[in-house]
Amino acid sequence: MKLTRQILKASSTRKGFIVLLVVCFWLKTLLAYFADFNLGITNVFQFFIALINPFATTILLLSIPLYFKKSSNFYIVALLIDTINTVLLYLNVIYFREFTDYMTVSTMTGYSKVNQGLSGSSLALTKFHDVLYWIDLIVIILLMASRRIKIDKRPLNKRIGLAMTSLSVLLFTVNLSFGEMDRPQLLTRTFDRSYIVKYLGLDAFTVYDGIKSQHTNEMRNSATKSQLTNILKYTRSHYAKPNPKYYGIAKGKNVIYIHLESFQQFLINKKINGKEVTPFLNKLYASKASYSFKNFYHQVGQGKTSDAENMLETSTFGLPQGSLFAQLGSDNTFQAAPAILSQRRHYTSAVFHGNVASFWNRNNVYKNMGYNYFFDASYYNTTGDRSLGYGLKDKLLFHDSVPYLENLQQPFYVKYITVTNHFPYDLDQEDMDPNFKTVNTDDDVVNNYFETAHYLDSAIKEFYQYLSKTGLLKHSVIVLYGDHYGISNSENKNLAKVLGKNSDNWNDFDNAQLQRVPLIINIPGQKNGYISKKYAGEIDVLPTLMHLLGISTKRYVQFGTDIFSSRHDQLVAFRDQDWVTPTYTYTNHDLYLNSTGQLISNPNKQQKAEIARNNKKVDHQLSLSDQLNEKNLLRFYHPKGFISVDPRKYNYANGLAKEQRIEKLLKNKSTSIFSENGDHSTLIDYYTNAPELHHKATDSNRIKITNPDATNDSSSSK
Ligand code: GP9
Ligand code: MN
Repeated sequence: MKLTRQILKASSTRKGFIVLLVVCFWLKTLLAYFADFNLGITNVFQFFIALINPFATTILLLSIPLYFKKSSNFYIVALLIDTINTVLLYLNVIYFREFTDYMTVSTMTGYSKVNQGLSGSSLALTKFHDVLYWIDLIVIILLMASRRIKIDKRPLNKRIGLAMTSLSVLLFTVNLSFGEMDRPQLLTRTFDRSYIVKYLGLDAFTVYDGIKSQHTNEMRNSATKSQLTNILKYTRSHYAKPNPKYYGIAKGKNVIYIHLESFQQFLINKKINGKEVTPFLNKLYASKASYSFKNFYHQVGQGKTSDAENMLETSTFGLPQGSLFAQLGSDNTFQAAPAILSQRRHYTSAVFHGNVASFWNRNNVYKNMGYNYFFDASYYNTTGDRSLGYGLKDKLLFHDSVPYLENLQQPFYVKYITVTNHFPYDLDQEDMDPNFKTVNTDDDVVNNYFETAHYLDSAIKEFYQYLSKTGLLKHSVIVLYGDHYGISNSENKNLAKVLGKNSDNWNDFDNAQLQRVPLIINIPGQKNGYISKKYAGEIDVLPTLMHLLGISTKRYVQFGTDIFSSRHDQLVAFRDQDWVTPTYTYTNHDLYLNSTGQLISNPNKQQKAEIARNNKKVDHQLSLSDQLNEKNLLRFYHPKGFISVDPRKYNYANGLAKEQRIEKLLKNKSTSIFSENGDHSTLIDYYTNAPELHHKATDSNRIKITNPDATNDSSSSK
């Protein structure tokens, strides 16, 4: 009672009133964080940041009324700001319940077509505890009306307002640096919207997103159809016609992409302590049924995995800063592989990935690309030791995806995005191969990298055994690629010795060499496969694949060229404008000769001309791609027969049920593996030694199976 009286007394001054509002709003935000949102907090530091992050913006907003002299103005403004902020918070709570995501400014303004805002069902999304989001405001207003909280008529000195505003700025700076400590490049890379909320709070997220989308909208609104002309001129003249020897050799086959997380070329054929790190991939790499590339480079920027995905799906580059998926992907017009293959050859498309759907904004981007299904973390049991930092372990991803794969109509275009071989390359002891001993350098990252790569290799071997047993193998083309480096330039010196190099004279040329990643195009049944020395990059995969499938690419805007074509462009552009050709590597403004690794400190006239020519070409290629995506110019482009993708038609909830409905509808015309197998699952054909599947039944945490067809709403953040 005494405390209540004290609070009421304190709240009867202007300062106390503001403190009351701040504390109440802080509590409500925490309620949202812990009862409604899923922030994906993984350590105590993140928990601490989440606890304090509502303060900065709340104090900033509630310092505004302090500048008003007249008491009616002060109280009206304070309550109004508090109400608006509560509305924003509450709308996000409701929105999160439906979409497992936060409201972007373009969703609020109705600009985004991907998330159409709240449907009529929003009432059904309310919960009993929602009262708590409003109760403070109601009680405060009632207390004011009954004069238990008295109106303070005395205006405050402006300095108090100023002090509070400054305090909020200081708090925000501290908060931001805490966020950056836990997640470097938090704002520049924008991995996941939920990270900004987790680290900086909802208000900061809304402002940040608002500024970004304002910038994007300005750029896009000023864009005109004619700006496409230059781009078309480039892609048409750059186009490399297919090589008839390869055109259509994989016609009608299923496409299975295996995204090898952080997998670098040097792992191929690497032996450690007498044992191959990736014995299975080595075989695949050298197989007569594979076209493998030893001079294939990743070309990603800050968008890492998402940039690789974007290049492979669209043959356009990622952005110079940040991730295209995260920044533009929600509203971008794509003419991507899933849509093209569906429209031209009736492919069904799906992605299997054991991380949450919101990571890299995939849940929105995939809709714009025309992916029919997205099986994200919510479709898998990711509890206990089944997952690590970035989600479900690879062996389990391949195994647990069988029900989703076998019910897909063929031909299909699918992508498995692995995660276990991801920095910091943690692996549980139980998943380690006792017969494989990794290197013993001073750098744990380097040591662990070989361990997780070894694990990934074994996961792929198991998957291949399944493909072979079910007969899927001979009906598929399997494309395996490393998305980007795993060991960063700063750690390459620690790697040098393992690679038989001297770390003392390690230089930029060596770093550039390590940007090679494997590309293996495995077409079971082919007998003339080989390891190609051609220089190529991720931008080239789509036209190459399409030609193998016998689908012409001439009509599309693609920045890469078919690697098999005699006109393939072997100038490989890195996202930072460095480049490599079969003869030279140009990095950090220095030219090196590939054959010797020598720095050419005084380039001759010819070499100077080569540098200038390639710089210009690279700049041209990258900047045209950036214009295309930043201004969303593909919305003006209508290649023959291409029907624009309407993201509203895609919904990734209840994927399995949808697949089964289609099977029923098609009856004996259904081409899924399940139907072809006499309506029996092929899961028994899957052998895995994943220990997580063989735990004793008493271990309740580990055998808990989540509803395999749960909606995206239940996804859990990592
Ligand atoms: C996360 C995974 C990792 O879902 O794809 O992305 P990365 O950190 O490599 O860009
Ligand atoms: Mn990656």
